[in-house]
Amino acid sequence: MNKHITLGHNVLKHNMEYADKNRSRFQENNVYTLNLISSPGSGKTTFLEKTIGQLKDDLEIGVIEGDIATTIDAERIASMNVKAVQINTHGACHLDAKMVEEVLTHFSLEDTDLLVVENVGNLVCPAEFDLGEHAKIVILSTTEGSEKVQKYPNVFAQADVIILNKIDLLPYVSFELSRFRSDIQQINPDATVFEVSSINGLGMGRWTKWLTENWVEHTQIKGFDWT
Ligand SMILES: Nc1nc2c(ncn2[C@@H]2O[C@H](COP(=O)(O)OP(=O)(O)OP(=O)(O)O)[C@@H](O)[C@H]2O)c(=O)[nH]1
Ligand SMILES: [Mg+2]
Repeated sequence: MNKHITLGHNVLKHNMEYADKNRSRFQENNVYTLNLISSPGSGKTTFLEKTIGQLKDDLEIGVIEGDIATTIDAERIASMNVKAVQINTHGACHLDAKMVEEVLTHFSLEDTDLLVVENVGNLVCPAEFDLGEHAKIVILSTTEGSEKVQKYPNVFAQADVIILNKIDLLPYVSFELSRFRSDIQQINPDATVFEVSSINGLGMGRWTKWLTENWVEHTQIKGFDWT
């Protein structure tokens, strides 16, 4: 038992060293970075495709796809003419900062404005591993059930942004919107919440406005000259 705790502590300490290293590289190169987390099938890639569709004329976007197996998601993103690199974890339930560091060589960071990391589909493990990102975006979809915020509080408590996806399906599923809203309010009142459909685009405008504003704020902090 004691050994297990020591190992866990060392793994997270090692991860934090790489996360800090990544963070420095993102800051040096003015790259705003998101860590996209949800359970399998909540719509991370679809949400990302919709986001890219709305922003790719204005921002140079790069994507890191994390999956246990296959290059399916990276191929989906690459088909939009966006640089996408797939990491296969071969069983691991999350990405860690070292995995991300290893693929950064595939990107021209000085030319990248926004880097999105789609984590392995899982609501538990990714919450523990900082990748060096600026914001954690956690997605829940209406087909998963409104009790999930209470059942997986850790990941929702750490989110900077919480997305409720698949709101087009609300008439057909027994998702309790009021419960979702009040649970979020209790667990993470500081989170910014967007209710969207990545299929029909409902609510996506508010999200991309938030993202653009945060990107601007980030680059202004770094002294970006807008004139
Ligand atoms: N109706 C509806 N379906 C959606 C929406 N977003 C995604 N989907 C569907 O949900 C399924 C899973 O979507 P993905 O984007 O592949 O989900 P994911 O979270 O990336 O999945 P993994 O990468 O395997 O974890 C697909 O069939 C999508 O078409 C939405 O807003 N509404
Ligand atoms: Mg995906």
